[in-house]
Amino acid sequence: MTYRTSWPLTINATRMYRMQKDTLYSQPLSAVEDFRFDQRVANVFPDMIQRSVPGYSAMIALIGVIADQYAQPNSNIYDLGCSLGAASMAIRHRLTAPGCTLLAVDNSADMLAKAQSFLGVEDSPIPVQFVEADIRNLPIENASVVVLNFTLQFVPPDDRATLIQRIYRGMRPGGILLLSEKIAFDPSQSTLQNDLHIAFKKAQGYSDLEISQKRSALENVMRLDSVADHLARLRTAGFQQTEVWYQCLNFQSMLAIK
Ligand code: GEK
Repeated sequence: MTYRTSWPLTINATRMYRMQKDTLYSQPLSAVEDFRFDQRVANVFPDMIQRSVPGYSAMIALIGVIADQYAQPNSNIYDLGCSLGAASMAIRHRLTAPGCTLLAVDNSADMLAKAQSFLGVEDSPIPVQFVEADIRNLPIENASVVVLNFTLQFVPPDDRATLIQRIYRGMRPGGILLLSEKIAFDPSQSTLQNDLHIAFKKAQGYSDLEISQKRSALENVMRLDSVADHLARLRTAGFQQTEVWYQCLNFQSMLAIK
């Protein structure tokens, strides 16, 4: 039996999430603490990510479509840094390969609890295992699809190559890694890209104060790589084919085929 939902998925998903508006940085803070994926963030996350990442909804829906193209029967599908499970949900709604198990992994108990409350109640034949773990220590095995949707940018830079290599080793030949990131551009492009992203956030209703306090909160925890560095790391790990399949302003998604 296949289980499908209408397009675009995240409109349905965010209705399910009973979306709460993100006002976390709307008032002046005496000190801006480093960003953490805690309960307060979990409560507003669907609104926060959709108003912060241009093209997020389309990207999530397409992850479901792409995953269905590459998922192999009786394999594992990993959503690493799943947050509230939007990518897992998109994949679950499109998947036709039989015998697959989805593993939704996050090291934030608050985020994972919410993911479980949404995905756990869906009527679907595709099982989801919720795993609270640091993805740097997670065994990856028998994987045909692995998703890192805006997660690698929160992994300490020195640990990224090892993580990508471990993912590669745990994948089946022909499997894919989908890697989405906010991208660092070289100086000739970065001002334009950053200005356009700020314009996007303002158009989504964020104030200058919210934008600047959020930027300070993320400064020490979200470190960006260039797309050239990402693609080189994927190639070094052994991936045969690497492509950028999506870009919206300074956010890109790559696919890497083993
Ligand atoms: C989405 N993929 O909606 N181990 C496990 N989880 C981690 C780690 C780690 N080492 N580091 C960060 N996380 C989602 C969006 S959000 C991106 C991903 C964003 C988790 C962290 O707890 C958070 O839930 C997620 O990665 C990053 O498609 O908010 O910009």
